[in-house]
Amino acid sequence: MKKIHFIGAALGIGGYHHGSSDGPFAFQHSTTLQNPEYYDWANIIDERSYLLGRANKTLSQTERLDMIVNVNTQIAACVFEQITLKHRFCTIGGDHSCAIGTWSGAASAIDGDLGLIWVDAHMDAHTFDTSHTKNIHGMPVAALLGYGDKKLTHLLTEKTKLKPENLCLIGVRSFEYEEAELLKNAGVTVYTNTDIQQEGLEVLLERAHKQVTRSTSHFGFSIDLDGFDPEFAPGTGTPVACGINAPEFCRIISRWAGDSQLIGYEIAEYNPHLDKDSITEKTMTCIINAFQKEVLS
Ligand SMILES: [Mn+2]
Repeated sequence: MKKIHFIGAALGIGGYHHGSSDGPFAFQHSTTLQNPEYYDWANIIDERSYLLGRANKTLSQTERLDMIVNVNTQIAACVFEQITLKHRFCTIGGDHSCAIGTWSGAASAIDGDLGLIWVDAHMDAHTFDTSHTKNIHGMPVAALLGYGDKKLTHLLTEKTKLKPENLCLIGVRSFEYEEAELLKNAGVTVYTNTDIQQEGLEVLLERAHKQVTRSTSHFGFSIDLDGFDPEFAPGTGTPVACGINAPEFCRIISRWAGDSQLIGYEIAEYNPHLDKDSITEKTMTCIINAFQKEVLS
């Protein structure tokens, strides 16, 4: 079992609370992560190096988009490099627009198709045409499926990064009609919190895993912290009640720790300014330890 290589995605301008750009820096200094010999920080890519001293609120929609594309191109290149080195990566965000970089990099680095389990309270399946807020952290699922602005869908390569049958969303409980329509028409599997209550988290995660590994060469997890109940992850910009139980989630995912098809994962929307008693930090560490189970046991 290998070390985990962190990639920091210091992004906030894709979301509402810009404080999430401090997420990777705060987590880098977290005292919850033990056994430092099993962790390494490949890089932290910071949106502030593209702001050129300008305040977030003075940016136009086009400038904001261009900055997010620039940061995500760096994230994608970093993920690509880690995969080439045969390292397992973990992107730490930052607002969830970082997923466009993470999974564009991963999809471009592998020979076969990519599978993805997307843990989130939201669908993240807007485009500029449907989004009310125009916030890009609500668009990564659409972009990876090939919908929306070409600057987002064509990151690194023009090829579509993810086939709808290789994607499964879980924990969804807050969304808009247009997003649900896009995912339904594309044929993406979505498990809501009601599905979890009825069938159980373990059954659905097993089913999701089966689906995303059926015809793919590799798979990963994109974990938005708001997928969890706010009890386990208060430090996030858009919390929604009735979410996933984090300790149960960690217990289940640890079974894939040694799976060579698991190429990497991502934990997004960590906003240290909103955390309470390091609860969110501890949940992040719980996820990382679950995927490092064989190293730590
Ligand atoms: Mn999200």
